[in-house]
Amino acid sequence: MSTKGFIFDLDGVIVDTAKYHYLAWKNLANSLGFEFTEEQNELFKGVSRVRSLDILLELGSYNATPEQKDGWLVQKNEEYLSYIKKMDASEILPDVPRVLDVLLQNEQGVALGSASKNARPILEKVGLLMKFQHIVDGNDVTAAKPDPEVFLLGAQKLGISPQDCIVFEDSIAGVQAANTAGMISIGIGEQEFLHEADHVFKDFTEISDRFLMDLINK
Ligand code: B16
Ligand code: MG
Repeated sequence: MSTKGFIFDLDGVIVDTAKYHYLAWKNLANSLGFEFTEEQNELFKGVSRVRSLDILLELGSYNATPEQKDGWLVQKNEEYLSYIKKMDASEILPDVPRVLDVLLQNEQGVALGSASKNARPILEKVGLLMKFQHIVDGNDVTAAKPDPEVFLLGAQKLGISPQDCIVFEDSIAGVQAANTAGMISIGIGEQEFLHEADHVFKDFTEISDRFLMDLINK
């Protein structure tokens, strides 16, 4: 059996924190006097906090000073953290623990590759932190997805070459980042959006142990 590196995105793959990001961005938009829809929130998936605020202000045609922006970034994150504080294992997306356990029982490399600066507290809250040998998150990278930096750093930390790594991602930018890194990309979500991925599954319940073993033995 060979050792492969399996790198998981966080938001939309392990937990659905997009709904909490949405609430916090929506409240900020409303306090500035404009609406923010769930459809618009799709644009924020996999995008950094700073870039998300810029997109929000563009959507509301709102001009702001750098000082105002800094204040809103803190305000948004504080509200987001208040939702995170209440998270527990019931928020782990279906069959994520099974997939992690199959990989770990087969002595595979397992890392996180997320744009979020809150990745560690979230994994801790849902009880999955110990399952990851390495965490690469928004605190470790300078270039955002679709730049492959986050996944290349994950591979480097695992000590596994990029072509032996497999990435699970729910965002188009993340799938593109994995592809650019020369890794196998597995889209979690809709085929319609994630067609650039090597494989697409609606969620982990569709990923069999057999499929994982085939990836390991490739
Ligand atoms: P934070 P992922 C991303 O997580 C989210 O998809 C994106 O909506 C968010 O803006 C970004 O993290 C930054 O999050 O404000 O917690 O640093 O999908 O890359 O795991
Ligand atoms: Mg994501």
